[in-house]
Amino acid sequence: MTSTQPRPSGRKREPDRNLAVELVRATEAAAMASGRYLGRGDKNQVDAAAVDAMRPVLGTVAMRGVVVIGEGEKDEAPMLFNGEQVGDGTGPEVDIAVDPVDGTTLVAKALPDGLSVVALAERGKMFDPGPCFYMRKLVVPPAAADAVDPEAPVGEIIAAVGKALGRKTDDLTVAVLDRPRHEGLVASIREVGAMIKFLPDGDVAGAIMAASEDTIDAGVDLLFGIGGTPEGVIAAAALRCLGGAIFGRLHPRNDEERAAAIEQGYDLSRILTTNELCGGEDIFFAATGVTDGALLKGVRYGSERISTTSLSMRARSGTIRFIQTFHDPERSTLVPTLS
Ligand code: VTB
Repeated sequence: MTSTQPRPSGRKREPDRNLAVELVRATEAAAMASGRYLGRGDKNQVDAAAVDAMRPVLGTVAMRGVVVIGEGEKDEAPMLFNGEQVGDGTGPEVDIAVDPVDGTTLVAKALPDGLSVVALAERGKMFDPGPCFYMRKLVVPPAAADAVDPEAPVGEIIAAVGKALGRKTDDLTVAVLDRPRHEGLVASIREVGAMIKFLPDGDVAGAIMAASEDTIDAGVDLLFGIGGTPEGVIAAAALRCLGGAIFGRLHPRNDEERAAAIEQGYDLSRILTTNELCGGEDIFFAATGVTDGALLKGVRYGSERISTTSLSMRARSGTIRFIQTFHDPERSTLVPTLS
């Protein structure tokens, strides 16, 4: 008996380029630059440092990218704004989602799971959030992806996930952003006996944790709640690589936003699936830890080297890599010079 699986016939198996490995350099650079502002209390400094460091590295990646999820409209964001063209101008045409730091406040306050994140998909395959700031989200692990009805009451969904995982409801942990708007949700989760991991910010990390039972094992089994729509799209890209599912429903903040969304053709009653949020097969995802967390270790500034820990994933091959890198501040162009 050999442990090597026979190669399935007729399937293309030539090695090709994995852009997720190159993208890690961009998230590493952003993490090393923004991590310098750990605990300084200024989230804008954290964000600016990350954007400044990430932008030039993305410019070296062999892609013709358009930023779909970025730092906002051009008028406010000088770099990585929505619609900006990024990449070296060769290679595939792609949509790019950047979150130079998901959880800038986490870094400013030295709280866990601040991440630098980039995701790529084929051109036109990422959902455009338009004016929709918030989305109601449910994220479940691979074993439960086909077992839940996203429209069912919270307690039933938790029970269905438990059944799919072969675990008792009392033994499950649900990630929820710690916000007053989640008071009712929290009560429903407690009613069925499940535990809650409150996230101060950063529901991209929460979604990855929820979807990665057998790989990352961060002690989270599902995620519920209202968070950013852009973060929902980025989470969908990660889930296309990891397995698991996100179900999202747009959640306007007020009547004005509701009217604008309807006017632009968004259906606010529809449940958006993982594939609708991030479609196609060529999806690449990279994240680097800025602060220490359950998902990734944060940046360490040593005497000789700066070390980073990253996650690099690709949907087509299903490969998940953890990459620990030691950067020489004297020689590496990814390390920003201290001003
Ligand atoms: C979410 C979450 C982000 O902000 O978008 C949240 O995904 C927005 O919710 O990681 P609030 O307006 O309640 O803060 C973050 O936590 C940080 O950008």
